[in-house]
Amino acid sequence: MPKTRLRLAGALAAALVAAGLATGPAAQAQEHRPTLADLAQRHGRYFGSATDNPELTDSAYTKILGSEFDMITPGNGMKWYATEPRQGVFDWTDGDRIVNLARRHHQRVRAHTLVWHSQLPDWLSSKEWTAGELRAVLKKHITTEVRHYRGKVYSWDVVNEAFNEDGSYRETIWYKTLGPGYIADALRWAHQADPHARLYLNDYNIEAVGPKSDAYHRLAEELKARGVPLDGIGLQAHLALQYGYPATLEDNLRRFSRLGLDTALTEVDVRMQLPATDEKLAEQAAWYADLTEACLAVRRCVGVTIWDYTDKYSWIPAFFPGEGAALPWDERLTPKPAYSALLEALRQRTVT
Ligand code: 9MR
Repeated sequence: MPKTRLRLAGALAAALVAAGLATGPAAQAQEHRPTLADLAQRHGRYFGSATDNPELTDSAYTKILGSEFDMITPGNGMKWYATEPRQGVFDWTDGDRIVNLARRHHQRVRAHTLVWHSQLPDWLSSKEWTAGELRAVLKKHITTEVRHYRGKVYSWDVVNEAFNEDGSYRETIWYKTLGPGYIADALRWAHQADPHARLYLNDYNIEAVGPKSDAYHRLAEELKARGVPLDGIGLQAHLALQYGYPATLEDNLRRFSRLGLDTALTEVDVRMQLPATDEKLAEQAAWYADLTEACLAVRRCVGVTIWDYTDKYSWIPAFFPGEGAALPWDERLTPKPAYSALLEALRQRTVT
C-alpha cells in the first residue's frame, strides 16, 4: 500500500534540509551522507539514471551523474537511428562515450534498446520489406550491436513497447512483417551474441496489474515455457500525479518474480501539471519513495533507474506541454523533496 499521506510532512521537512535551509549537526551530517547508489547496494540493488550525449558537456551535471548512481542508461545513444544510420554502417560513437564514462565512474550500464518501432533510421522505416529481408536486417542489427557491447553492459532492453494498452500486439513494422515470433527471435539472437547480458522486455503503463501488464505476464510465461532466453521485465514507470499512483505495483512485480524473472523500474519519472507547488512536490516525493519501497519488497526487483535525474534534461516538457518537474533534482541541479524521500526509503530496513 502506498503510504503517500504519511510521507507528506516528512518530505517537506527533508526538503528544507536538502535545500540547505536547515542548520546544526543534522544539516552537517547531510554533507557526508551516502548516495542513492550506496544505499541501494545495501539492499543488493542498484540506483540508476538515464543520460544523453548532448548533456555530457555540462560538468556540474556529470559530477552528480558520476557520483550518485551506479547504473547508467543511454537515453538515445544506443537506439537504431544512432547505431545503424545507414544500412550495414554502424556508429558506436554516442553509445561508447556513455559506456566509457560509466566505466570511469565504476557504473554498470542498462543498454537500451534493440527492437523498437520508434527512432528508426529512414532507410529502415521508409521501405517495404519482405519478411525474409526484414528478419535478416533485424538479426544483423541485434547481433552486431550486442557483440559490440559484449561484456560491457549489464543488460539489454531487447524489445521495447511491444503491446498496446488493451494487451494486443502493437502493429509495428516488426509485428506486421514478421508476426509475434520476432520477440523470441530477438531474444535468442541477443543471447547468442552476449550470453551474459540480462535480457529484458520493457514497456510503459505496465506498473499496475491490468490488460497491458497481463499481456507481458502471459507472453513471459510462454517464452519461459519454450526456453526462450528472457531474464526480466522492465517497467518504465513514467508516472503522472494526475493519473494516480499504480497501487498494485508491488503485487505486479511479485507475479513476474514468481515466473522466475527479474524486474526493474527502468525509466522512472513522476510528472505533474505546472506550476509545481509544495503540495505536488511532496506528493511526488511520496510516490518516489513508494515505488522504491515496492522494488525493495520484491526480491527479484533488481533496481530503479530514473529517466535522467534533473528537470534540466527531462524529456517531459517537450512531449507533454504544460507538464514537467518530474525528476528528483530541479533545473538548477538542486535536490527536491523527492531526493530526500528516496534516501529515506532506501535507508529503511537496512542494517547499518
Ligand atoms: O528520452 C528519450 C528522448 O530524448 C527522445 O526524444 C524520445 C523519443 O521518443 O525517447 C526518449 O526515451 C524514451 C525511451 O527510449 C522509451 N520509453 C519512453 C522514453 C520517453 O519517450
